[in-house]
Amino acid sequence: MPAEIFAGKFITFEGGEGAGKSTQIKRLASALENSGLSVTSTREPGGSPGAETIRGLLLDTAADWDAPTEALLHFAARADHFTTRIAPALRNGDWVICDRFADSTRAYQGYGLGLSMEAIETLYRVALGEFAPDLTVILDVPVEIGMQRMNARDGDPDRYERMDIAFHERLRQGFLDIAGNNPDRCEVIAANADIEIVTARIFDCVARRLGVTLQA
Ligand code: T5A
Repeated sequence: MPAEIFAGKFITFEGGEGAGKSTQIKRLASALENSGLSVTSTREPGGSPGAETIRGLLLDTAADWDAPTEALLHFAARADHFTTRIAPALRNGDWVICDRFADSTRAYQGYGLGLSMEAIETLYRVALGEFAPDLTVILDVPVEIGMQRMNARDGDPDRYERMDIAFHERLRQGFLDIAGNNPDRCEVIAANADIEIVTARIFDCVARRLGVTLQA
């Protein structure tokens, strides 16, 4: 079945740990609202009541899921999030900004944990059919910089933040490969710079790719 054409736009932010996604999503959401657009900001795993329940299972440091189980849980959460929150907002004409989406499953469960892309793409089609983001912004930082940013924050690390450096290097390469394979959808932004500089790069990307005038 062909993908539904929505009135709104769907922008996803991706990257490894400490890339600065949450920081930059707040700034982009505010600029889009200042330009007169209706914005929904959301995140994965989570974003809807059912998906937030599954998030608790996924990030629990006591859990020891294998890669297929993790991918199934991420796509179960994503299917609920898409049906109950993302699609209704897009039908309403909102610009929906999502902190992580399916590229995180490709990077973390695929490149990171070794699940095949064939398995991941099968789950994608079951959960989302032909739906895809209008734009994916991939924030790229060296692994050690991302880890330093995470370590400087309060709170205990979750399951993924506890993985070793080699895992995080595979993620970084995974996101770069995904961008290289999907140039029409993805743009890599160098995010190892002052917050203001990264914001300017993202605003330029969104304006150029989606034809919107942004007011900071
Ligand atoms: N996951 C998720 C999967 O394995 N598969 C999947 O399919 C999906 C969807 C989610 C975890 O789940 C995994 C990936 C994740 O490990 P989460 O708690 O939602 O975990 O965390 P993350 O998505 O990783 O997001 P974080 O909030 O941890 O990091 P952000 O949003 O990238 O970074 P942010 O903005 O919070 O910034 C981190 C720190 O750096 C500072 C900020 O002030 C903050 O202190 N900072 C900067 N410092 C210097 N210069 C800059 N330019 C900075 N930008 C931000």
